[in-house]
Amino acid sequence: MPCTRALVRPPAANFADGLTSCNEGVPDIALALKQHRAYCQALADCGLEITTLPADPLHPDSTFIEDTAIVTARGAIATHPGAPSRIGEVDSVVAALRRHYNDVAQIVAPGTVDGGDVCEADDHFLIGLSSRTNEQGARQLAGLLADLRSTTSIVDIRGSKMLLHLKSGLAYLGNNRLVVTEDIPRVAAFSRYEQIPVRAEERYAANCVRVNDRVLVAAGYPKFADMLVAGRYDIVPIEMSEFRKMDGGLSCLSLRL
Ligand code: CIR
Repeated sequence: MPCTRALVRPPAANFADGLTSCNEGVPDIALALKQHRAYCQALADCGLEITTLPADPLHPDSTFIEDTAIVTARGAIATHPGAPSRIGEVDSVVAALRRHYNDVAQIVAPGTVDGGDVCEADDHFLIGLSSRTNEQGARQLAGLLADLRSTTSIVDIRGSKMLLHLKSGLAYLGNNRLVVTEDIPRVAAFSRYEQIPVRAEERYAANCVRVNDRVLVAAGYPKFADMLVAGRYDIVPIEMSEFRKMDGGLSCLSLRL
């Protein structure tokens, strides 16, 4: 589906106070803001209209806006994030989504879902079970997506310690092609896709985003970039160093409608 719009939220001054398991150092907020601006420009260059929500210092992880909702052509679903410190991010995103959707469904406790665990591959959704998305949340989400006439499969990544979310190691490029790292368990649903493998040392690059005719990829992963170029993709490398320090991938910086 072509997208026309993206919702983003720049990092707040206290971005470095967010959650992370990465030991690559403290992010530089000035550089993070510069990288965020370049990311938004890349989305705009893909033809998207950008809606920028105000930075939210009460929620230092709120720049990772994708975790708060699942947006589809047929409806939107607000998540209930798995990290307690992130639950308060949802309401302001729902308010923004109501301008584009008549109704926004909601995952409720004890279910938890992070949008980073949900990969849309046309009408089929792969839902990761992770340290953030639990079984009740996945079940609720599957039901809400069924209401939107979409099918779902579960991918349990709880044994893959290197992955925070399903999309930390998986992306859908369209045309039945799935980008997938070695750490992701191969579930039966994958058999319908052509799989583009990503080596463990370039794992971070797997979280790429197809936006209309282009693919946004994290800069600095040459083998993966070469593979996409060989596949005739028009790639846009994006500097992500400061978001990577906070466990954030490229997809999580926007909701694309
Ligand atoms: C967190 O731990 O929740 C944030 N520091 C990073 C979330 C990244 N989200 C994503 O990749 N979907």
